[in-house]
Amino acid sequence: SLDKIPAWREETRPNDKEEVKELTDGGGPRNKVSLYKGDITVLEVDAIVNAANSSLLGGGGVDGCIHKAAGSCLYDECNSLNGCETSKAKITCGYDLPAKYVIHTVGPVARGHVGPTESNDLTSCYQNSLRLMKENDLSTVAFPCISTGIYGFPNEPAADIALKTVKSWIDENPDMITRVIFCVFLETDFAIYKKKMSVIFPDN
Ligand code: AR6
Repeated sequence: SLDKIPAWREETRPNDKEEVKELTDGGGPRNKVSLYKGDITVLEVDAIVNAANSSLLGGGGVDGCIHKAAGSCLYDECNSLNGCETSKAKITCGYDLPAKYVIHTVGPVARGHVGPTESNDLTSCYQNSLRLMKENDLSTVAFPCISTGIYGFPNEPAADIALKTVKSWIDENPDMITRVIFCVFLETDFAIYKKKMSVIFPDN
Protein backbone atom coordinates (compact mmCIF):
# COMPACT_ATOMS: atom_id res chain seq x y z
CA SER A 1 0.00 0.00 0.00
CA LEU A 2 0.95 3.63 -0.27
CA ASP A 3 1.74 3.69 3.43
CA LYS A 4 4.68 1.40 2.83
CA ILE A 5 6.19 3.52 0.10
CA PRO A 6 8.78 5.89 1.50
CA ALA A 7 8.27 9.58 0.93
CA TRP A 8 11.61 9.78 -0.80
CA ARG A 9 14.20 7.26 -1.85
CA GLU A 10 17.80 7.04 -2.63
CA GLU A 11 18.38 5.67 -6.11
CA THR A 12 21.47 3.74 -7.06
CA ARG A 13 20.22 2.22 -10.33
CA PRO A 14 18.13 5.06 -11.78
CA ASN A 15 17.73 3.47 -15.22
CA ASP A 16 16.64 0.07 -13.91
CA LYS A 17 13.08 -0.52 -15.13
CA GLU A 18 11.96 -2.52 -12.09
CA GLU A 19 13.35 0.01 -9.63
CA VAL A 20 11.72 2.86 -11.50
CA LYS A 21 8.37 1.08 -11.57
CA GLU A 22 8.52 0.53 -7.84
CA LEU A 23 9.45 4.16 -7.36
CA THR A 24 6.72 5.72 -9.47
CA ASP A 25 3.81 3.29 -9.05
CA GLY A 26 1.06 4.16 -6.64
CA GLY A 27 0.62 7.84 -7.47
CA GLY A 28 0.52 10.59 -4.90
CA PRO A 29 3.35 13.01 -4.37
CA ARG A 30 5.06 11.01 -1.66
CA ASN A 31 6.89 8.46 -3.74
CA LYS A 32 7.92 10.65 -6.64
CA VAL A 33 11.04 12.18 -5.26
CA SER A 34 14.46 10.59 -5.13
CA LEU A 35 18.07 11.32 -4.47
CA TYR A 36 20.81 10.12 -6.80
CA LYS A 37 24.52 10.78 -6.51
CA GLY A 38 26.28 10.74 -9.85
CA ASP A 39 26.45 12.09 -13.37
CA ILE A 40 23.20 13.68 -14.56
CA THR A 41 24.01 12.97 -18.22
CA VAL A 42 23.32 9.22 -17.84
CA LEU A 43 19.75 9.63 -16.59
CA GLU A 44 16.91 8.32 -18.76
CA VAL A 45 14.27 10.92 -17.97
CA ASP A 46 12.11 13.28 -20.01
CA ALA A 47 14.33 16.23 -19.12
CA ILE A 48 17.55 16.94 -17.32
CA VAL A 49 18.07 20.48 -16.08
CA ASN A 50 21.30 22.28 -16.96
CA ALA A 51 22.92 24.89 -14.71
CA ALA A 52 23.86 27.12 -17.64
CA ASN A 53 25.15 30.67 -18.04
CA SER A 54 23.31 33.47 -19.81
CA SER A 55 25.02 32.80 -23.15
CA LEU A 56 23.66 29.22 -23.20
CA LEU A 57 26.78 28.36 -25.17
CA GLY A 58 28.35 25.97 -22.67
CA GLY A 59 31.03 26.27 -20.02
CA GLY A 60 32.47 24.17 -17.21
CA GLY A 61 30.79 22.10 -14.49
CA VAL A 62 27.57 20.28 -15.26
CA ASP A 63 27.02 22.50 -18.31
CA GLY A 64 30.27 21.30 -19.86
CA CYS A 65 29.38 17.66 -19.11
CA ILE A 66 25.93 18.03 -20.68
CA HIS A 67 27.23 19.66 -23.86
CA LYS A 68 29.96 17.03 -24.18
CA ALA A 69 27.49 14.16 -23.81
CA ALA A 70 24.76 15.69 -25.98
CA GLY A 71 27.04 16.56 -28.90
CA SER A 72 27.41 19.60 -31.12
CA CYS A 73 23.75 19.70 -32.20
CA LEU A 74 22.96 20.93 -28.68
CA TYR A 75 25.38 23.81 -29.14
CA ASP A 76 23.76 24.65 -32.48
CA GLU A 77 20.27 24.74 -31.00
CA CYS A 78 21.45 26.76 -27.98
CA ASN A 79 23.14 29.18 -30.36
CA SER A 80 19.76 29.94 -31.94
CA LEU A 81 18.10 30.87 -28.62
CA ASN A 82 19.58 34.35 -27.99
CA GLY A 83 20.75 33.43 -24.52
CA CYS A 84 18.75 33.32 -21.31
CA GLU A 85 18.41 35.74 -18.40
CA THR A 86 19.25 34.81 -14.83
CA SER A 87 16.36 32.88 -13.19
CA LYS A 88 14.68 32.10 -16.54
CA ALA A 89 14.76 28.77 -18.44
CA LYS A 90 14.74 27.55 -22.04
CA ILE A 91 14.24 24.05 -23.43
CA THR A 92 16.11 22.17 -26.16
CA CYS A 93 16.27 18.61 -27.44
CA GLY A 94 18.61 16.18 -25.71
CA TYR A 95 20.33 14.90 -28.87
CA ASP A 96 22.88 12.19 -27.92
CA LEU A 97 21.73 12.17 -24.26
CA PRO A 98 19.39 9.48 -22.99
CA ALA A 99 17.18 12.34 -21.75
CA LYS A 100 14.69 13.59 -24.34
CA TYR A 101 15.11 17.26 -23.48
CA VAL A 102 17.45 19.63 -21.69
CA ILE A 103 16.02 22.52 -19.71
CA HIS A 104 18.67 25.20 -19.45
CA THR A 105 18.31 27.55 -16.52
CA VAL A 106 20.66 30.30 -15.40
CA GLY A 107 21.22 30.45 -11.66
CA PRO A 108 22.29 33.54 -9.75
CA VAL A 109 25.99 34.30 -9.33
CA ALA A 110 26.08 34.26 -5.53
CA ARG A 111 29.79 34.17 -4.65
CA GLY A 112 28.94 32.99 -1.14
CA HIS A 113 26.26 35.62 -0.49
CA VAL A 114 22.58 34.71 0.03
CA GLY A 115 20.29 37.74 -0.05
CA PRO A 116 16.70 38.06 -1.23
CA THR A 117 17.77 38.54 -4.85
CA GLU A 118 19.87 35.38 -4.91
CA SER A 119 17.17 33.35 -3.12
CA ASN A 120 14.36 34.59 -5.34
CA ASP A 121 16.38 33.99 -8.50
CA LEU A 122 17.28 30.44 -7.48
CA THR A 123 13.63 29.72 -6.57
CA SER A 124 12.59 31.01 -10.00
CA CYS A 125 15.11 28.69 -11.71
CA TYR A 126 13.29 25.67 -10.27
CA GLN A 127 9.82 27.14 -10.90
CA ASN A 128 10.56 28.17 -14.48
CA SER A 129 12.08 24.75 -15.22
CA LEU A 130 8.98 23.02 -13.85
CA ARG A 131 6.74 25.39 -15.82
CA LEU A 132 8.54 24.40 -19.03
CA MET A 133 7.98 20.75 -18.15
CA LYS A 134 4.29 21.40 -17.72
CA GLU A 135 4.02 23.34 -21.00
CA ASN A 136 5.73 20.48 -22.83
CA ASP A 137 3.77 17.69 -21.12
CA LEU A 138 6.86 16.19 -19.51
CA SER A 139 6.58 14.14 -16.34
CA THR A 140 10.08 13.02 -15.29
CA VAL A 141 12.99 15.32 -14.51
CA ALA A 142 16.42 15.45 -12.89
CA PHE A 143 17.82 18.59 -11.27
CA PRO A 144 21.48 19.29 -10.48
CA CYS A 145 22.42 21.56 -7.57
CA ILE A 146 21.96 24.78 -9.55
CA SER A 147 24.36 27.66 -8.73
CA THR A 148 26.25 25.78 -6.02
CA GLY A 149 29.41 25.17 -8.06
CA ILE A 150 31.15 27.91 -10.01
CA TYR A 151 28.40 30.42 -9.10
CA GLY A 152 29.06 29.94 -5.37
CA PHE A 153 25.57 29.68 -3.86
CA PRO A 154 26.06 28.11 -0.39
CA ASN A 155 25.00 24.44 -0.43
CA GLU A 156 22.63 24.34 2.56
CA PRO A 157 20.36 27.23 1.60
CA ALA A 158 20.46 26.11 -2.04
CA ALA A 159 19.23 22.64 -1.05
CA ASP A 160 16.46 24.20 1.06
CA ILE A 161 15.27 26.24 -1.91
CA ALA A 162 15.49 23.29 -4.32
CA LEU A 163 13.53 20.92 -2.09
CA LYS A 164 10.90 23.38 -0.85
CA THR A 165 10.23 24.80 -4.31
CA VAL A 166 9.78 21.35 -5.85
CA LYS A 167 7.63 20.25 -2.90
CA SER A 168 5.30 23.25 -3.36
CA TRP A 169 5.10 22.62 -7.09
CA ILE A 170 4.15 18.96 -6.59
CA ASP A 171 1.54 19.94 -4.00
CA GLU A 172 0.01 22.43 -6.43
CA ASN A 173 0.32 20.20 -9.52
CA PRO A 174 -0.27 16.71 -8.09
CA ASP A 175 -0.92 14.92 -11.39
CA MET A 176 1.80 16.44 -13.49
CA ILE A 177 5.10 15.02 -12.29
CA THR A 178 5.73 11.31 -11.87
CA ARG A 179 9.38 11.51 -10.94
CA VAL A 180 11.87 14.10 -9.70
CA ILE A 181 15.48 13.09 -9.22
CA PHE A 182 17.69 15.39 -7.19
CA CYS A 183 21.00 14.58 -8.82
CA VAL A 184 23.85 15.54 -6.51
CA PHE A 185 27.46 15.21 -7.54
CA LEU A 186 29.36 15.88 -4.32
CA GLU A 187 29.35 13.94 -1.05
CA THR A 188 28.65 17.17 0.86
CA ASP A 189 25.45 17.77 -1.13
CA PHE A 190 24.47 14.13 -0.77
CA ALA A 191 24.62 14.44 3.02
CA ILE A 192 22.76 17.76 3.03
CA TYR A 193 19.97 16.50 0.75
CA LYS A 194 19.58 13.26 2.66
CA LYS A 195 19.05 15.13 5.91
CA LYS A 196 16.68 17.70 4.43
CA MET A 197 14.64 15.27 2.34
CA SER A 198 13.68 13.31 5.43
CA VAL A 199 12.20 16.53 6.81
CA ILE A 200 10.62 18.00 3.67
CA PHE A 201 9.36 14.67 2.25
CA PRO A 202 8.76 12.79 5.52
CA ASP A 203 7.55 9.23 5.96
CA ASN A 204 3.94 9.77 7.05
N1 AR6 B 1 26.23 15.70 -13.12
C1 AR6 B 1 25.60 16.27 -12.06
N2 AR6 B 1 26.08 17.31 -11.37
C2 AR6 B 1 27.29 17.80 -11.74
C3 AR6 B 1 28.01 17.29 -12.83
C4 AR6 B 1 27.43 16.18 -13.53
N3 AR6 B 1 28.05 15.62 -14.58
N4 AR6 B 1 29.17 18.00 -12.94
C5 AR6 B 1 29.17 18.92 -11.97
N5 AR6 B 1 28.02 18.80 -11.23
P1 AR6 B 1 28.23 24.12 -11.71
P2 AR6 B 1 26.77 26.67 -11.37
C6 AR6 B 1 27.60 19.59 -10.07
O1 AR6 B 1 29.52 24.81 -11.45
O2 AR6 B 1 27.31 26.84 -10.00
C7 AR6 B 1 29.37 26.61 -15.88
O3 AR6 B 1 30.61 27.03 -16.40
C8 AR6 B 1 28.60 20.41 -9.32
O4 AR6 B 1 29.38 19.58 -8.44
O5 AR6 B 1 28.18 23.17 -12.83
O6 AR6 B 1 25.31 26.93 -11.58
C9 AR6 B 1 28.21 27.27 -16.60
O7 AR6 B 1 28.46 27.47 -17.97
C10 AR6 B 1 27.67 21.32 -8.53
O8 AR6 B 1 27.16 20.61 -7.40
O9 AR6 B 1 27.02 25.21 -11.99
C11 AR6 B 1 28.09 28.57 -15.87
O10 AR6 B 1 29.00 29.53 -16.37
C12 AR6 B 1 26.51 21.56 -9.48
O11 AR6 B 1 26.66 20.57 -10.52
C13 AR6 B 1 28.45 28.21 -14.45
O12 AR6 B 1 29.26 27.05 -14.54
C14 AR6 B 1 26.47 22.94 -10.12
O13 AR6 B 1 27.80 23.41 -10.36
C15 AR6 B 1 27.22 27.83 -13.63
O14 AR6 B 1 27.62 27.63 -12.30
